[in-house]
Amino acid sequence: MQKSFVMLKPDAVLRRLTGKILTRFEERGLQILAAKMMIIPRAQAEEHYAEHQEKPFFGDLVEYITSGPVLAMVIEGDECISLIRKMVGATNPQEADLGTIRGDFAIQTGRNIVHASDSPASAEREIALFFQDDEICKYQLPDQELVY
Ligand code: RTP
Ligand code: MG
Repeated sequence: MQKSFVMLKPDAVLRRLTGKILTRFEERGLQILAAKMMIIPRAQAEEHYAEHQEKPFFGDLVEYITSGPVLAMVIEGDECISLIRKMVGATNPQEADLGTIRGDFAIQTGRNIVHASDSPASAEREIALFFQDDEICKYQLPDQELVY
């Protein structure tokens, strides 16, 4: 089992798309272990996107991600890091396939409504940046053996 850090960005929350997006993860068979609505402090946003610090879009990216509430989550499932990236779609929604979250709900790279960890190392780092261990709920779903 893998854990991924997934975050519904401010545009997803403000456009009232959180329920629809969560449904996709749940219907796929993934399990939500933690979820919290928060406005990310600037320093935390800068740390989250530290790999992009030198990019020309870094300032706009931090402005965007701190501009309103996000729904930060830990999601678990077999090989779920790459699976969720597939469900999310390409960074530029214009290039994202239909059927992906960005391909169905977004138009611009700068408003691409969802973040998902891109590797096991990123997932571990991002989960630790947003959640304490005791905020991550471990439980077995009764339908687990129907999914696996
Ligand atoms: P994310 O980290 O948010 O899940 O997105 P990603 O992996 O698909 O894309 P990444 O390369 O990590 O970029 C992080 C976020 O920065 C914004 N961005 N803007 N203007 C641009 O060229 C540009 N490129 C990236 C996007 O909001 C992207 O999600
Ligand atoms: Mg990324």
